[in-house]
Amino acid sequence: MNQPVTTAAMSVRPLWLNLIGGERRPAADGRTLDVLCPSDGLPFAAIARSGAPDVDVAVHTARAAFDGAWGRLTATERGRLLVKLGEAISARADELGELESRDTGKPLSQGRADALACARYFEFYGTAADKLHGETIPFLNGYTVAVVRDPHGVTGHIVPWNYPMQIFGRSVGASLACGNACVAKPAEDAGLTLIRIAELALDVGFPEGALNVVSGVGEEAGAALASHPGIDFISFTGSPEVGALVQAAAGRNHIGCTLELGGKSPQLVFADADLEAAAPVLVKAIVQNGGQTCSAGSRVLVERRAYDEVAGRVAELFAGVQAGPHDRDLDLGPMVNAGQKARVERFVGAARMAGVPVLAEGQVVPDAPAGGFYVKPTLFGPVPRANDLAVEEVFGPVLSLLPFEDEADAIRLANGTPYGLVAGVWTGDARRSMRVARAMRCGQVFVNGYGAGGGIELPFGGVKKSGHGREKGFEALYEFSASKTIVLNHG
Ligand code: TXE
Repeated sequence: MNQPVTTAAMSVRPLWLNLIGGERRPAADGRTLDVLCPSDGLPFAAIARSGAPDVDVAVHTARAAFDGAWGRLTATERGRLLVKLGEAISARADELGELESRDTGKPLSQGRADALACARYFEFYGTAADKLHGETIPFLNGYTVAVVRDPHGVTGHIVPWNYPMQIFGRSVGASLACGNACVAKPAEDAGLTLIRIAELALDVGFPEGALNVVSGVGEEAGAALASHPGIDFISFTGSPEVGALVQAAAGRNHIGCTLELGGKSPQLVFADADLEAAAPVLVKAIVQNGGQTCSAGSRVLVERRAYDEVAGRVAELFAGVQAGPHDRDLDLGPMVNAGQKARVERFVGAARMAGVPVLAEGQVVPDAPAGGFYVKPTLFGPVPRANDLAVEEVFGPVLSLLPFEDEADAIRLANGTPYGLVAGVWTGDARRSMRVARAMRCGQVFVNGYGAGGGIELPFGGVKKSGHGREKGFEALYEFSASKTIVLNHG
């Protein structure tokens, strides 16, 4: 896989080639892209900078696998391969975790946890592959109606850089389980683990072409994949702006898509909640992965009479948060790239300029390499409701506290952004917990907890600007397959 590459400015480093039809292939025009480690800003690898011709080969190769060896497997045989792939990933959790960590900047333990979560997706979907039952429908006398589920054919997967392995596992795992052949386009900033996992798939016996990985930048390889007439469905996780482009491309080809586009997820804390239990979870929900998490709990909405206590508890914990290089395994690493660092600093700078009070700051360890993309975790509160911090996705370790007056006000405030991905409700009142959970306009609600257990088994996705469609859990299998109704007249 790894070929040495040199450019004028850089020393030798491995070039990670595309994996198409079981072959390692450079971009047709030979272009490459440097991959930087966010902890020091230095290149440590390179990837193929693929273009439309490379995507075209991958899509045709996937089609051949779908029409050939891969498509001929039974659901049970497919499932076994997926489980074996999960086991292979799990057995290499240290290696894959370290690679993911170096590539994204996330702390080592998070990288390893992501590898294990990815393995679990393949296990979950592998064991589900032969349980995607159809149904029969009572109909006219003399008829039997069967509804069966068919794979779409070739599915495209555009993966972001924040959780490459997890997002790859959840969408490619579900799609392969349904019998589709896949073409994945990792993010240019971080996607080496996906190439490694596609190699492992070959090692455990996947037919060539069932799973293809084509690296490159979004506007080139990503756009070529989204608009390719040979794909039958596309799964996209990323920004709302690019999501709209992907949906438009899918529309031109009359195919379906799932879009997962991030959020501004609220955590509603009522005064009757266990505040001591809530505080560390509120902090973790924004610090994890440096806040570069679609479901980050970036807004904490607090009932006014508990505001001072919650602000005090959260501020105390927040002040102890430490950012540093991935291999130090602190609370968070650097941002993924210079653009993301600048984005976070822009939000923080604008809020400070607007006079939004800073309640606490975490620290960047003093010996963090100067070229790394570090930002200081910052806690703001009370944040005015119209301030950008209260409505816009920052995608960084920036937490906003906002007071609310009563339940109705809390619900209005929670639903008052363009996003709708996840919400958290903290209360000691069981009736209220269900009332508020039902009132949230989003795809997932946690009560007295947040983001528990990775959520592999739980349907996940958004409403409004957070996108549509569901990945994770069994529900993803309905996205990556289509029902076919067979009406048999035997009268
Ligand atoms: O996302 P992009 P970026 C949000 C988050 C972040 C912002 C920008 O707020 O700050 O988006 O991040 C591919 N056609 N999220 O710029 O550009 C790209 O190569 C087809 C939330 O990194 O949307 C990558 O593989 N594909 C989010 C993927 O899209 C294109 C995770 C995401 O990149 C393309 C990431 C194009 N024209 C960012 N342009 C989440 N939901 O978790 C880019 N891509």
